[in-house]
Amino acid sequence: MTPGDTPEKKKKMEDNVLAEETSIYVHNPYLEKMKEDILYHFALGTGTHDFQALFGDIKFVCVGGSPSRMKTFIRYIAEELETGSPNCDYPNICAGTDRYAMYKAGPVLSVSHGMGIPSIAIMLHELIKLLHHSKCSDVTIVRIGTSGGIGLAPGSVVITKQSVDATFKPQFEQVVLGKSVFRNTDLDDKLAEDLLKCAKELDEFNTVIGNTMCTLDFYEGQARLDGAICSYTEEEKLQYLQAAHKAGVRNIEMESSVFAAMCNVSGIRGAVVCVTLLDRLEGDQISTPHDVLSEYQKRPQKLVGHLIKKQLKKK
Ligand code: R2B
Ligand code: URA
Repeated sequence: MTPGDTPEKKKKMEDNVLAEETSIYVHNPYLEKMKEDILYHFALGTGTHDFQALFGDIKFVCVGGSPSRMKTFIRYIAEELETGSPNCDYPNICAGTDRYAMYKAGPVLSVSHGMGIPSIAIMLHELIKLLHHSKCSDVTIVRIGTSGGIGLAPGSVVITKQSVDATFKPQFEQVVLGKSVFRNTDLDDKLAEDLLKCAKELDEFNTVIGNTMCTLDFYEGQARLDGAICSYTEEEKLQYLQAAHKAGVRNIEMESSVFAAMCNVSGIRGAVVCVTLLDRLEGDQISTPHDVLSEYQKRPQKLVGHLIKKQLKKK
């Protein structure tokens, strides 16, 4: 800025700086040099799709394991935000592939990520590039999902403070060029507190902030006794889960660590909100009736829906 600049010019320049600061950062100098970027697992590309026109208005992205749950979520959020006419259909934007499904309603994008760290990591690489190419700014990403609780009544919702590994350390190990790189897995404190406030306003189900253990497996990796392989006793299992509880772990799932790490590296505000389907101190099998489970699965959606509605009203 120079001394002769008009107040309008100064404001515009400040706005540009702000947009730069809040835009999506890609930690890869090679991307700028590419003439075209093909997001293979989304069946979308910068040479074939106008990303800015399609996605430029996105402010919230919700990601979750199953394609059908993410379609249910987009219908729910569209109704809450009144973005479309009743009975409006929400086509799968990634219809050219069956790897992931993607739906959009107004400023909200809903994307499935499958199960486990490798599956969500591939999706997040392409999602972060999509948001970058679309010149999106001020974006919040929330993973909504299911988990096993520790010492909580089934149906409780856990908002993750830190994602920890199977040794309870708050880190994600990525092997790069054959060497281990450890990345931070803290989630955004302010966003977690805002979500807890929303839960209090809704007052419909027990919600806590706690640590989430992210594992590489559902069975042995989560100390279950009901997998095809079990190399420990019931007593050892319970000792391990009690130790996890002592370390602040309130639930166990399979994607939060790489989600947190990638949000941190890319400077994106992120949260993980998972419902607990059972208390792992009481058992391993998920035997709750289907209708009860499907009501539980709506809880993270309701909570995040409430947050999005509130935050959009402020803008
Ligand atoms: C929660 O549930 C799935 C396993 O059933 C996994 O994707 C996770 O994180
Ligand atoms: N998802 C998990 O990863 N673990 C559970 O126990 C339940 C759902």
